[in-house]
Amino acid sequence: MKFFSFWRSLASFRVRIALNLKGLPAEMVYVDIDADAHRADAYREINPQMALPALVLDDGTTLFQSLAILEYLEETHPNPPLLPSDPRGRARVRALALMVACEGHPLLVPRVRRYLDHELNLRDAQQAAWRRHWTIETLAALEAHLADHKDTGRFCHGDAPSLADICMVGHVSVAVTQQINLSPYPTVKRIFDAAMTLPEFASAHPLAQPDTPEAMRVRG
Ligand SMILES: N[C@@H](CCC(=O)N[C@@H](CS)C(=O)NCC(=O)O)C(=O)O
Repeated sequence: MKFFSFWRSLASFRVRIALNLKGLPAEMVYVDIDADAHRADAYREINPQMALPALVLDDGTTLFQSLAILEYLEETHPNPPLLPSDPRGRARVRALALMVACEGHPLLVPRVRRYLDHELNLRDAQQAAWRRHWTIETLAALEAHLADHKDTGRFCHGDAPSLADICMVGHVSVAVTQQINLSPYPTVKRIFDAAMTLPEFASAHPLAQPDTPEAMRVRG
């Protein structure tokens, strides 16, 4: 398998975690979004949407959209499971994952930021306020769903990591980058801290990648 990744990409972060948890090796291909490499022909042929990540299987099939890739990995490599065994549990985990992947994250991606900057001419402070607003909105919604819920355990659903944790850690890492105070979201913070003690999560972190700029790289 070939995995097309970018260090800072939260959607890539999700798939890196799942590959680690399931022990699946992939040849990494780094696509530099900051250099617009995702819009160049070479990557556009892989994913015409020009978004990271993409996973190219050994038979040449290209998978795109991180949640679709995660579900594919779950179906083809069920252990360890990243979804609960019961339908209600699966619905809850998927819903928590979608709160990040389909609601919070899309408002923060480079093409949206570029539009705010180039087309709407928003100043840096306004763009930062946009990012902060939507990051906090998602944090608050996650906390409201997780705190005091009977199914919340060491992780978002029970005591083993699931797709919900995989999506949530990326959102929290963005909040950390924005220096957002996490104390109003104690359950989210506790679960983030628990997840990041796992090597499968820590080694997938944006700041721990081979393509992370040297000045920002954290080594485990
Ligand atoms: N919903 C997509 C998001 C894909 C996406 O927007 N990826 C970002 C990086 S996290 C990207 O490649 N952005 C390029 C751009 O916005 O121009 C997924 O989960 O895979």
